[in-house]
Amino acid sequence: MNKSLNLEIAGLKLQNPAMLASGVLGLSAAPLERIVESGASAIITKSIGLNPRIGNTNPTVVQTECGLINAMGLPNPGIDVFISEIYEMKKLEVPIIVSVYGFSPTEFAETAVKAVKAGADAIELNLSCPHVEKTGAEIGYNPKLAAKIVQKVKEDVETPVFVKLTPNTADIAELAVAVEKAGADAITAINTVRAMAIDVETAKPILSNRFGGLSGPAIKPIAVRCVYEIYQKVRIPIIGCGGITNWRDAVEFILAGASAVQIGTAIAFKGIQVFTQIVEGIKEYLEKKRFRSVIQIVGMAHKN
Ligand code: RRO
Repeated sequence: MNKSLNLEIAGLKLQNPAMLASGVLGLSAAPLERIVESGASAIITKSIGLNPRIGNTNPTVVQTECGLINAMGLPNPGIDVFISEIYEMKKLEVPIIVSVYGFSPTEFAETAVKAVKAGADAIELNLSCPHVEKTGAEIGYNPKLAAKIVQKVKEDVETPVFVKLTPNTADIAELAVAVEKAGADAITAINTVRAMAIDVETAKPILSNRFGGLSGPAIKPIAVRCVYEIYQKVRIPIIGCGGITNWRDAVEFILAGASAVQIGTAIAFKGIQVFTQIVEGIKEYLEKKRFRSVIQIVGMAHKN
């Protein structure tokens, strides 16, 4: 274990800043042991709702030259069934953060309460899925609605509440301020960027849902800008997410103001060992630059 990488977010102790992002491998406990062995310091589950959802019909993912566009459509078994997976995930020695979505503040809260009862160490509210109607970004782009959801969930659960924000908005910092005022304990920035791909042979949109969310290297500069803007306006911790593929990307987010980062799409391209590579790389960077702790470099780009 390396103390220079230890940190705390909203009271959660993390061995390093590299967490597993929601949406990738977080629907069942089985593959997560290897993710944690590779170095992931926390698990964010796939977004879970009150009721089961099948999700969209195929094709739900398309690979582009700079990342993936997905429109999974929130497939999940519903919180009552998912509870047994949370129990299994609790055997891992890292915080389990359950991502929650809903169609109303009450639905978000009911699902969060059940997740916490099952053992969730924190909740991440998905206010940012870019392509499912009446939830995600459709409600999360509105600061008043976002605040209402955060307030309701904060009233009903005692664990920390993270809020994952959408970049598909004119002013992400305004959203961050609204959710901070409503009681959010941390902000995750960003979810995927609304996008599409068209097959030139058939002249048809490739995804069955037409639109989806772009993830991967293409969105990294957008995400870094969002983290930088949010850091200027709020005091709660920020968790950077979007296109992080190597340790340099992770350090860039931390310098922009992120206390930790989440990694998702890179697993598809580089495998599970991407966590080891990123964690080792951050450690070597700190040594080379003679910093004692990763905490020292959070937001450092704002001083320059
Ligand atoms: O399930 C999805 O289609 C999905 C979700 Br919930 C999300 O938050 N972001 C995304 O790109 N896809």
